[in-house]
Amino acid sequence: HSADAHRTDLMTITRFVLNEQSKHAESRGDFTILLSHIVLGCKFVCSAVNKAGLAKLIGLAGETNVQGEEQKKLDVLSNEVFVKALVSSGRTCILVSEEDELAIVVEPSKRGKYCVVFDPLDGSSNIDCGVSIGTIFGIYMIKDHSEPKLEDALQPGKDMVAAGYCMYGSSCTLVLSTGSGVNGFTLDPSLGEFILTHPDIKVKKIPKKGKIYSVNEGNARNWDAPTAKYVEKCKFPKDGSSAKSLRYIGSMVADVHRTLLYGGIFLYPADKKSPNGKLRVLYEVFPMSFLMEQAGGQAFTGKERALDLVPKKIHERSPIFLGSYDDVEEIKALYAEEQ
Ligand code: AHM
Ligand code: MG
Repeated sequence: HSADAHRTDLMTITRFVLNEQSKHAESRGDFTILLSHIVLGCKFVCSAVNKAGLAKLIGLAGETNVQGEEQKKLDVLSNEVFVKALVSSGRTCILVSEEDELAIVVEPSKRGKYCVVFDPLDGSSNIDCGVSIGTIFGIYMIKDHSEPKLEDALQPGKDMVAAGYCMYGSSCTLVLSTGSGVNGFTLDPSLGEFILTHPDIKVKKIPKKGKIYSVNEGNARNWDAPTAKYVEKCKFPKDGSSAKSLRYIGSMVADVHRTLLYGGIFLYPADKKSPNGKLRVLYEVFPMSFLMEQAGGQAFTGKERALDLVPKKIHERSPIFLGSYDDVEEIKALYAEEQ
C-alpha cells in the first residue's frame, strides 16, 4: 500500500467523470466527450503558456516571426483553439467567450445540447512576468438545441450543470464540479493526462473562517461603505480575533484557487469608477461561485446570492465576494445594515 513507490491505479479525469455520470445514463457519453474537448484546449494552452518565456528566442504568440509577420497573441490563439475544439465536439450549440463580442451559434450539423461560456486565458496581463493564469468555463444544458437563442446563454448561474477552471501555474491544475462536490486534477506531462490529486475539495469547515483576504486595495478610495468596513475589520478586528493576511495575485484563477484550498475571502467589489466591479458574470463570477458553493463556501454580489443573478447581457459585470462561509456571512451582514 503506502510503500508503493508507483501508483498503478490512476484516476484520470475521463475515468472520474465517466464514473460520476453513470448516475445519469442519458448524458453520460455526451458530457464526457464535451469535457475531453475542453481538456484538450487546456493542454494546448498549458503547453503554449509554458513556452511563453521563450518567445523572444523561438518566436511565439505575440512576437514577430522570421517572415516579419506578427504572430497571434496567446489569448487570441487560446480562444481559437477552444472555439474549434468545442464546435468539433459536436456537443455544443452556443458558445460565449470573453474574446468574442457576439455569442457563437454552432452550425446545425455540429449542434449538441450544451452551452459553454468561457474565458480562454484569464489574467493575461500576467503572462509576461510568468505569474499563474488560467482558463475558466461554465456549462449549461439547453432544452431545445435545434434553434439556439441568445437567452440560452443568459440563464442564472444556479442552472449550470458543471463549471471549472484550469490553472497554468507551477503545475497545471484542473478543478471541476459537475454539481456534486469539487475535485482537482493535475496534469502529468509525461502521460498527457489529468490525474485526480485533490479529491473532494472543501473550503475549511472548522473554522468556517479563513485567515486571508484578497482584494485590489488600490481601489480603496472608491469603495462603498460595506466593502470599506469589511476590509477595515480584516486589518483591525475588534472581536479579539487576529488580523487577516492579504494575498492578491491579480489573476482570478490563482486567487480563487488559493481561497478554495486555504480558505478566506476573495473580493472584487463595486467602486465609484466601476459600479458593477470588473469581473464578468457569465465566465468569471458564475463558474467560480458555483465551485465555491460546491466546496461549502458562499458567493455574494453585494445584493444577492451570486448564482441567483439573471444576466441580461453576455458580457455583463458584477461585484463579487466569495470564499469561506462565515467570511462571506460577515460581508452580507454589512450590506444588510446599509438597507
Ligand atoms: P482580464 O480578463 O483583463 O485578464 O481581467 C481579469 C482579471 C482577473 O483575473 C483578476 O481577478 C482581475 O482582473 C484583477 O483586476 P485588477 O488588476 O483591477 O485588480
Ligand atoms: Mg478575464
